Amino acid sequence: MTLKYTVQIASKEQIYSHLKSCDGDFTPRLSSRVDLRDYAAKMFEKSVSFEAWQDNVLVGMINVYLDDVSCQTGFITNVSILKAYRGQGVASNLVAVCLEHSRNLSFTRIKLEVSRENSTALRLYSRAGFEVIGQSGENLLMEHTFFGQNGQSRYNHSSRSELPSEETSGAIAQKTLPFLTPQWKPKAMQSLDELAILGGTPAFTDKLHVGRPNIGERAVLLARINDLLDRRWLTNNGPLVQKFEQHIADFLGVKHCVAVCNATVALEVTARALELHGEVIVPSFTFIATPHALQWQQITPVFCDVDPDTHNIDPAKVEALITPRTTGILGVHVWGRPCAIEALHEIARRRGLKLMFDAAHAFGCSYRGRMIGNFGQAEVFSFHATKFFNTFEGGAVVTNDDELATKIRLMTNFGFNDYDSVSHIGTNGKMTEISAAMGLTGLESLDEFIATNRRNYAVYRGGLQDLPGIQCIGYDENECSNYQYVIVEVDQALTGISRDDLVRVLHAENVLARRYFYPGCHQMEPYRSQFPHAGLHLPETERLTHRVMSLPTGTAVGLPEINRVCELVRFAIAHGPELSSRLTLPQLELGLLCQRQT
Ligand code: T4K
Repeated sequence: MTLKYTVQIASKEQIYSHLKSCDGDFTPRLSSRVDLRDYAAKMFEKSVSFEAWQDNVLVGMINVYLDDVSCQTGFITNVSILKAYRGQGVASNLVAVCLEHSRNLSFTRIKLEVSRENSTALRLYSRAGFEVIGQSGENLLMEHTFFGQNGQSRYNHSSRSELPSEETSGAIAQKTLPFLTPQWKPKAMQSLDELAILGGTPAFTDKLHVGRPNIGERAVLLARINDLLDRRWLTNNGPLVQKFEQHIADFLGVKHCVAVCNATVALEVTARALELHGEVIVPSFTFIATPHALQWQQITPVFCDVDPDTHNIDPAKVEALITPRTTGILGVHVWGRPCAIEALHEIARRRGLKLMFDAAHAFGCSYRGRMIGNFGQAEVFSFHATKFFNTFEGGAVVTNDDELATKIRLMTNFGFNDYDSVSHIGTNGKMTEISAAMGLTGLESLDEFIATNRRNYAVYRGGLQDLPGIQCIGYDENECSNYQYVIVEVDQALTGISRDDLVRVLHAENVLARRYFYPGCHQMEPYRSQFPHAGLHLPETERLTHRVMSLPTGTAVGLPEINRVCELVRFAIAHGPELSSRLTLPQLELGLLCQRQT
């Protein structure tokens, strides 16, 4: 007998509103004495909400529910059991499904709370391998630990009739779950020749991209586009752009938002509005748009090294770069992880410098409980198609400074302050109505995009944990993060294979991992010619540009794909030195593989 399950994601709000709207549908269709409404209510208490842990990190919750209750919850995953199995030992089945699911996601521990009076549940969970580890009020805390290479459970979990007794459970440890057929299971690779780069079949027929755009509700977007076409108002501060700006400002708790055609122009305009000139201190470990936005206006970007832990500009190294020509600091919240904002504020204040941030990666992220967008004189977001939240092309400048906001607004519209009156030098940085339509639609799905990124990140992290020389960068669980980048650092000394070779292996499998931001802005023109020795002062940047790899994520990537990518990485690392020596393709080929998609 095969028990199928599906994995779905929804926010708590969605569940509760769904529960409310389904009120009349809770009458059980099969003859049963179980009141499903009551059952569902209980499920949202502690009893079937499992906490999933990887080592000592809480990576999420798994909620198990009956399919015909049609409700979803949780922020990692839900396991839905088809109604056909209700009444067939479903309670034990659901525990088994949950454990199997966890095993596939490489959790090391699952915890739950259960009422000490619920003797049936206690018996069920202990038979399934949970142990009482403490108590919390009226509830007992139970934990299930996994061990072994694949997070193998200690017990065999099968339908109720087959559940082991406490006495015999140890004897059947390590058995697989005969009645479960997960929808996905990584294919175990046996030989290096199975790798596509060595002649095998690629793991994926379609390419997996790092920057596949998230698209919200298509029908809502198309309705908005129809409306704007009917209105025949396509750009120049149209109603959708105004609404979009207001939504962004409200979301961030910031006074002003000026929507712009892209973040590069937004950076240029902001630097100009802040009257930056001479030299501006900026990290080299960023996308090339950051220094280009300065150089475009004859401002010299002075490259500062980064903190190897945060990948962000190192405040301890900023001060030594300040000269009489320095007018500002341009920090970048790389991967959405905030810079050391306070330290940078302090330097800027003491040395009389302007401070602005390139927050291209950091929409929806917070620093000490306050949303990014509220720091420095101004911050700039990118809403490019490859960002988790996009407006096709687009960006925004946000600031709490009234005067600066007015100036930036004028500057993005040629400097016009009235029909025939121009008060500033300006450019055309306006966002179009169709971009704002996309943005408004995307905002409505923002929670879902973030939940998916977070789930993907947790699965990658679990799938790559304990791999020598592989480290998935972390996000502060106490802050808001968008989890849009899954960044892995590869330490060749431990993996036996270089980051570049690993990227080549993945590309051959159609996994288009990226080497952001190789080789570092200081190694690109015009900066390489201007500052040929800059690298001497940027050891951490140079080290990072040879270690970092970005993996595919977003709503276009599912758990089966992620598990397969992890499997590929694990396999490559397990055979690091041998694989490395067999890769004879010239480096040039990697350059070709990494070419921009046009
Ligand atoms: N500051 C920072 C720190 C930035 O990272 C960026 C942009 C900026 C400023 C400037 O922001 P904007 O002016 O762009 O608003 C991508 C993006 O083009 C770029 O916006 C982004 N940073 C950078 C980190 O990544 P590439 O060279 O990786 O793009 P590309 O075309 O290779 O796309 C990446 C992947 O996404 C590919 O595998 C293809 C896929 N893709 C791409 C597009 C455009 C799709 O599947 N669909 C698409 O529509 O730079």
